[in-house]
Amino acid sequence: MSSRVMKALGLLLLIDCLITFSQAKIYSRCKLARRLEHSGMDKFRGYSLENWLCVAYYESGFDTEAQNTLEDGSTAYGIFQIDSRIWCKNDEEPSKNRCHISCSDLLNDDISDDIMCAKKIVKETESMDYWDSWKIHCEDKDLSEWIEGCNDN
Ligand SMILES: [Ca+2]
Repeated sequence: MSSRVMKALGLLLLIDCLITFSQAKIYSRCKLARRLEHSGMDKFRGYSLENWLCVAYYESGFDTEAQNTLEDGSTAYGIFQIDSRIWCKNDEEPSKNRCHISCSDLLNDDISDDIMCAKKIVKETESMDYWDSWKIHCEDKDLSEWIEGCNDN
């Protein structure tokens, strides 16, 4: 094997490792709270930060890699479980792709696109009703515990 090929292989291996390490991330509650707050989620369209933490927890367990098949056959992706029928595009089915993103981009540890799309969903549907788990677990509930202790550090 020539040294050039070896170098190329080494580089590929390194890239592969970097990709592996940068993909998965399960947020801690307060870390996600800070991230969402910095992105202007608190009071976005009238929904407090606590609502966003609550919905992210019940949708994905704060896991950026969460991926689940829905009843209608579409797939939900990432920390906010955004679906491939309307909001993002995968290779398996036609999508309205209203967030103009590839669904797979919603599975890595950079959640800026997840946040952008979640904001768009709330803005366009004028509610957090999109998320069934929000209606069940978060709407009209006392949500203060979701940010408890997060201002200390
Ligand atoms: Ca992403």
